[in-house]
Amino acid sequence: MRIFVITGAGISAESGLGTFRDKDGTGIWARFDPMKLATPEAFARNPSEVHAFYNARRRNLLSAVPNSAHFALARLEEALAERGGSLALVTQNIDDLHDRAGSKEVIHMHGELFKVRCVACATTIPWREDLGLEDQCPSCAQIGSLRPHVVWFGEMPMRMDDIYLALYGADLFVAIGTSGSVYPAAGFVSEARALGVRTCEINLEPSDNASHFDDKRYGKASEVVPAWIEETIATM
Ligand code: BJW
Repeated sequence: MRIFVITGAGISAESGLGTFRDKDGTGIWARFDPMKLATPEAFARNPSEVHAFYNARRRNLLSAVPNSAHFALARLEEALAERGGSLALVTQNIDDLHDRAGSKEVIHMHGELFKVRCVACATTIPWREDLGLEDQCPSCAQIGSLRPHVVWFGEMPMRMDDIYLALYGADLFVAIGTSGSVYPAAGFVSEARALGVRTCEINLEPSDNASHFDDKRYGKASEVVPAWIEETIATM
């Protein structure tokens, strides 16, 4: 069995990382304007403000730990591999909680908070501290050329070829903790459906794409994901 899983901010919510668009109005984009913080134009206009936003989130991530949903997905990857199947785990999250929970192959389509990239020489560098305009690229020595290694609105998400390859080969499509409002990720479920692949949504509440899912399970990711995975492994 080949399972394709796309995760979003909801899977990391119980690890203390904020989501972007919760219906109760507490999401990150209810407090901060994405057009001022998450576009290449915003970074060109006011890099210090964008650095401050990502520095705060980087500090928050340093003290966060994976929850039972992240661990269960690592277990699913192992169980599928033991039975000759595979898990394609694609995340929109820039945190590293899947990696820390033990998932071996994670596609970070919106980038990684613990990496920065040099706009002068394109080198990607591991980075866990605050980032500022005074910092120097360790590769080309340019000062002020480092940016967060994340995908902003209007930029191309990463590893799209690998994602579509996995999507086209999947037997089951599962979306976990995502509102289904940001493309291209929000469009994956319709593409899976068009291919005749069974689809499952796990979220706190119905997402924008709820009508495209065959199986819908609502509740906290920390409870619903491990239960779904135990059930899936038992039937494999
Ligand atoms: C729980 C829970 C719990 C809570 N348990 N669940 C008009 C139409 C169509 C498209 C466009 C358009 N205008 C512009 C576009 C394109 C644009 C886009 O989609 N905009 C929309 C807003 C309309 N997209 C882009 O620009 C993308 N690039 C692109 O399209 O390139 C061209 C292209 C063409 C063709 C092919 C390929 C590419 C880039 C998008 C970049 C998104 N960047 C961000 C910021 C990243 C860095 C950072 O983190 O700061 O990515 S925005 C933000 O949203 C972040 C997320 O990854 C992304 C998705 O959010 P997610 O994960 O779904 O979180 P939420 O908060 O929305 O949902 C959480 C859910 O969890 C909720 O439903 C809760 O209920 C639930 N939940 N607690 C389970 N405990």
